Amino acid sequence: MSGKVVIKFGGGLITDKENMCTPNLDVIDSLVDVLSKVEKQIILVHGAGSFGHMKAKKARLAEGRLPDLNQDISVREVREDMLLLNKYLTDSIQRYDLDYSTYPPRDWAIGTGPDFKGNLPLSDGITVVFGDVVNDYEKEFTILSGDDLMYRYATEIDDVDCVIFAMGGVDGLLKVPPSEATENDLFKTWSPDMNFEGKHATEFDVTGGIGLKVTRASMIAEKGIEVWLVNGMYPERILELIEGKTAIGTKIVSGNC
Ligand code: IP8
Repeated sequence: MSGKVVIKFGGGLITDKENMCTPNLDVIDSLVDVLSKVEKQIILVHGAGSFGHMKAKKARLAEGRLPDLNQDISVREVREDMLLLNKYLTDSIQRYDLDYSTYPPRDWAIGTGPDFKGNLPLSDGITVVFGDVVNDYEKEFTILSGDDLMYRYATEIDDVDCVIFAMGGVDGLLKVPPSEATENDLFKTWSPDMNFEGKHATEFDVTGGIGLKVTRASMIAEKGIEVWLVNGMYPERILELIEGKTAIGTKIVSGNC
């Protein structure tokens, strides 16, 4: 088995973002079906979607401990909800009889952003990690996004030859708002000196939405690693990319290219 794939299943892809703690089970199965066909070592990161962002936003967990706010119940609930979402994924992985280990970041990561502390766990089977409520030296706790995990895995482990952010509802980065976009409005390649029209979803997303994804993807591309943003509702596109072909989606290239 040569080469490693680092892939994120975005929260907006694997959950129904409008309804609290609702998984998209058919989508999860279709994505795991793709993983079952991959002959490379896989690092799977998943986002939180409606299992994390709504409660985390209400209790302002990304800001850490705040006076006059009882956040303990929310810290506990979001952690439990994330384990539940993780279980929907790993149940599917088990149904496909794939080897895997899950490493909840609360157990090994401290802090947030690309420089969070902690040694990245790695398994011989599929390594599964996810955006989580983690401890923080200054703020007591905070939210670590799966996008930061993507950056660290993609750039710190050896032999990564493909990095994919699989999203829900969009084919990649668009030149116009998603509701107005035709297929001609998709950037086939994008570098940080170009603008894009991203629905940031601040009303929902506590970690930075598409903006954070694109920032971390650019940082990975800067190290010379191939990075793609694709629509995970078409899982065959993921397989095409892993097999070294091109697919409908946006390839992020470094600003230096
Ligand atoms: O969806 C956020 O992770 P992301 C994690 O990957 C929580 O940004 C708990 C909101």
